[in-house]
Amino acid sequence: MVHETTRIETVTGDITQQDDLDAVVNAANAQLMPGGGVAGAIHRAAGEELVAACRPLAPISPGQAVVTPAFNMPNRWIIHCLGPRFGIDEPADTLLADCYRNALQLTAQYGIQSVGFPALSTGAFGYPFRDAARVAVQGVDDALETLGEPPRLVRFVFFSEADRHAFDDVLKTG
Ligand code: AR6
Repeated sequence: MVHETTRIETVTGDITQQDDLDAVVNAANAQLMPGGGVAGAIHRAAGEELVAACRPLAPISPGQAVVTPAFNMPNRWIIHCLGPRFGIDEPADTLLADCYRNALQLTAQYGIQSVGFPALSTGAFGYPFRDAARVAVQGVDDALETLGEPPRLVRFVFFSEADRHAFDDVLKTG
């Protein structure tokens, strides 16, 4: 999918190993602390300094996004998003779209040209994958429309080939 000025791509891989991106997005918890899944992997890769940088920014609420340096990770910035817990934080679709919109808003603010997203809320937070994919695609699309200086590249990073295929399908057919 190609936006007017932004390339949107999908890859299978690990969000902590996207060396060519200015920023990656963390599927954070409200306290911005290490956890399982993406948050655990990002904290392990970034190192102890990330905990210290996160502490004064927490807690965040569902839909919110905040930025820290990426420390030992290969990127410059980490954008931490708190996705909705499916069936608990409502309205889930609006809150999930807010994550993508607020994250992209921060890319414009920080001059971030390339950013990688994991599939927010689709792991521990239980959001059905296809529904989350539809919200992600629409949320990114809407946000890019409104940004004065959108990033050059938005990459969706999936752990499994199956997730990537499902997402590609949504990108094509909506
Ligand atoms: N790279 C790319 N994708 C990954 C990786 C990785 N290294 N690890 C997992 N995924 P999750 P959430 C996929 O649970 O649902 C944490 O414990 C995974 O397959 O990381 O937003 C936090 O502390 C899934 O599709 O995020 C929070 O409490 C997607 O990334 C809570 O989980 C998101 O899975 C956040 O839950």
